[in-house]
Amino acid sequence: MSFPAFYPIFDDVSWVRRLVPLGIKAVQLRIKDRSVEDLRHQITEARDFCAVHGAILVVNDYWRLAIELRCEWLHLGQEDLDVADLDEIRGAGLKLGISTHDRAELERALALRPNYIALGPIYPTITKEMKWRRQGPGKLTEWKASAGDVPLVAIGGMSVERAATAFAAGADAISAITDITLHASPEDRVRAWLDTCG
Ligand code: TZP
Ligand code: MG
Repeated sequence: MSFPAFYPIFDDVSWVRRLVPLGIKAVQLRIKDRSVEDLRHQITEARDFCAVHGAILVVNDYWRLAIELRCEWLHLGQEDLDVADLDEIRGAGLKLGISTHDRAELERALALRPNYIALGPIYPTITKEMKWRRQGPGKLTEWKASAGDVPLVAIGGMSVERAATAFAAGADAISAITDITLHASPEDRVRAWLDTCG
């Protein structure tokens, strides 16, 4: 299995429109606290835009909408797994990425034969409140040994400068949010990521 090495996450389709054309090949739409109508609109627009640009669109959380809107990829966290209908998700042909934070979650995720697993936060993050402060890049090496050919995504506090360490430790792909969205020039930062991730 393979997955694009640079996998940014955005909270609005406007970011997708702005940055995917620079050459991004996988992007996650991670939207919290919006109306269903807005979500449907955002996911539909992102789906069609990514299709035109040859990029994978991964929908976070909203598995029912992902099925309804015939998306191809879904990302679920551990709490989502507690309530999602995985048979329905698989039946709809959705490929699945799963967040993991500790060994038990990793085993649970691998048993579901995901299309990638994400480990985080590798470094402290300002984006999400988490009970894990910093997993450290060494844990990527540990996870990779268990994950085999399931792509491993490093997330949390990732930056262009930290990418080489994460890849060397075993990451197959890297996700980033604020390293891009809070940068003075998100476009320049995406170009730097694409250079770094080859
Ligand atoms: N899951 C683990 S860390 C994280 C998520 C969604 C946030 C990553 O954001 P940033 O800004 O790249 O640290
Ligand atoms: Mg979730």
